[in-house]
Amino acid sequence: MVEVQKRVEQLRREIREHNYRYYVLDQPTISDAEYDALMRELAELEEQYPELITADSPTQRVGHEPSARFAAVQHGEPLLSLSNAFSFEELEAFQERVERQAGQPVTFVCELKIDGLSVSLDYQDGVFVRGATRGDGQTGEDVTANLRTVRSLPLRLNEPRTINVRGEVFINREDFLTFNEERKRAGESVFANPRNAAAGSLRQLDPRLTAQRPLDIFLFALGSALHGEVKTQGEALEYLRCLGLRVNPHFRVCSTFAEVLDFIRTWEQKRSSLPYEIDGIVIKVNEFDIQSTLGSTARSPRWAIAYKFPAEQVITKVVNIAVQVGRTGTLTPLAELEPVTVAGSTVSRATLHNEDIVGSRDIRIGDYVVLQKAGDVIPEIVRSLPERRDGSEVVFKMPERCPSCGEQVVREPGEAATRCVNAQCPAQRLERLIHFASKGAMDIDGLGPAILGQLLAADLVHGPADLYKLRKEDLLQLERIGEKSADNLIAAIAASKSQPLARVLYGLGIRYVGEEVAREVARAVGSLPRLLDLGREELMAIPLVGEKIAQSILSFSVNPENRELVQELLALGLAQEAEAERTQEVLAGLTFVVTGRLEGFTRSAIEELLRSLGASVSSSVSKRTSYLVAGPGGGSKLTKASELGIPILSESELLEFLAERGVQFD
Ligand code: 3BD
Repeated sequence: MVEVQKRVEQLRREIREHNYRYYVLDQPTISDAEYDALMRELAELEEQYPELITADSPTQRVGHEPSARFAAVQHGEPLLSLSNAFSFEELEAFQERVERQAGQPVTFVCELKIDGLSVSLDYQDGVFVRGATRGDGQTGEDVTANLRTVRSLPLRLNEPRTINVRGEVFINREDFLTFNEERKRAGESVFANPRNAAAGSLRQLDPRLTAQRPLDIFLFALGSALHGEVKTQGEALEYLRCLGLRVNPHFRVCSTFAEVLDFIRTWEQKRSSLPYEIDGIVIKVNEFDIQSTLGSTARSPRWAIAYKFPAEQVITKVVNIAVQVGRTGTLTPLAELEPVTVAGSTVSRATLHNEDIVGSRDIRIGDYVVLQKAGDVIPEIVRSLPERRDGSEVVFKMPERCPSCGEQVVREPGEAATRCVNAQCPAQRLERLIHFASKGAMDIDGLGPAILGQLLAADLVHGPADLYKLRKEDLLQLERIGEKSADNLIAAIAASKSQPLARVLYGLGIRYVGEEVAREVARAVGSLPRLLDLGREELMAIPLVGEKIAQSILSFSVNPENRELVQELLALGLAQEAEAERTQEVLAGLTFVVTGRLEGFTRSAIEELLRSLGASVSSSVSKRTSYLVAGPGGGSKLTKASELGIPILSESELLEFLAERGVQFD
């Protein structure tokens, strides 16, 4: 037995050593097969002698059952934010302020700012005992079980220290691409960028799933407990490395500010050669005693600043500028581009918003242009490159006639938008039908742009009411519609008749009447015909409805065609019942956001349920969100919510939450 114990301990030591060489140093000294053999031997011994298993054994990286929700963790010392600088002037102001307040010369440490998500790790007597997300800086979430699966995170330090360290969990660009490819092949949703993938992976409820994600970590801060022995940030980084923790090798201690600026310029150039994404450089005062002299504001230390790199920009060519006609007749110029990759995805189109923007940025067909992603999401053309013109470029002119119906377009003085005001315009008709059938409106399954386009072209449908008169024979005339899909479509259209008034109202596509306004209006009017009788004052008495919206509703309801449409829809049996009076307002005052895939409900069904209980439902997470309801695959909203410290409920927890408040389900 003593022999076995010795062997087990030796195996663990060897495996830890190899983990360190492989994951931290990137210099393995044995083959994968040899490593596997060591792991297997250890696992077999542990299986035979379970009393020898310890929590920090390398076999125990995935050992926990999925937790229902992450427990809240109160951070010992709050995790501060970083103030940002976007220019060298702001950096110089930072340096001057620091040196003035310190009253002595200061050295700085520059670190790459890894674009991942922050975590805090606790080691007790050298053993990894707890890991938490940053949360709101005060309270994070206990993701210990998930962090244990991160191969480059040692479960045991080289010294039996009790310390807190902080770092950034991330995914390599290449691992991210492979991982996303696999997801795509498996028919799963893909992540927009490595950061979201890392955040989603770390917040998996089942650590066995996290274990399959290529997560990695760099540590950048040592809790203040050791500041007696370690005197500077430079030493702290060295010390973290000595403990066996992974530290990004590209940091520099700078004795002059010129070196700081030089470091920034160098890495701004070299950033694309790194295997992971960085979004800037963090500059920290090196000396811990000067750090404490400078102190912190409520949010961030005065001794550190993040220099944020400008958004990644690429050059591509405008092949054409097309004009799209929207639901309300607005003409939008759309640049068709030679496809390029920028900030992690391929872009082949970018909206140019309106005529004035095309003009002021002087963007011509055939131009080379600078493209970036605004907020790293929406592709945006920043400017053209006139020096690369060869004379063949064509200046864009907004057409005088609608590209769809050929009618004269108008541009009101003082407005940026050019509009087609022909209500019969086929493009507008199509867009209106697409909107009517869409998820947030009547939610008619299977009735998308392609089929609606065919129905219009075949003269089978002109407006929303015609959808309800379609027969199976009509649908069978269309391309690629068989018996079965025809039946399904007819059934889906019929089923949509029972959608609540708010959805019908939203589906009508009245300008400025979005989902939320439609719900307020529905609640106020109670029935569709009554909407047509309301005057300006009555409309403006409805919550959320101001001058502009009231005007828009009025111009809708004075139009004879629209009045006829409303009557027709009523006759067809739509929007019959007034909204049921609210009996339960148990969620009044709370705001929910729903994300990810749910099991027992569709997302919109959950949202409707929450609203019927008096809650507001929003599509984006903000400070005002009370709860995030999250199913699997709820990437960026989960991150945002955990960053803001907003409580997160799984589907089953939501049901429990409602049950506790007396909500009954049939
Ligand atoms: C990095 C704070 C201090 C310890 C506060 C100086 C804000 C994200 O590589 N140092 C780094 C990195 C991040 C850091 C600090 N050093 N804070 C650092 C950091 N090398 N990314 N951050 N953070 C981490 C944050 N995260 C989410 C929401 C708000 N703030």
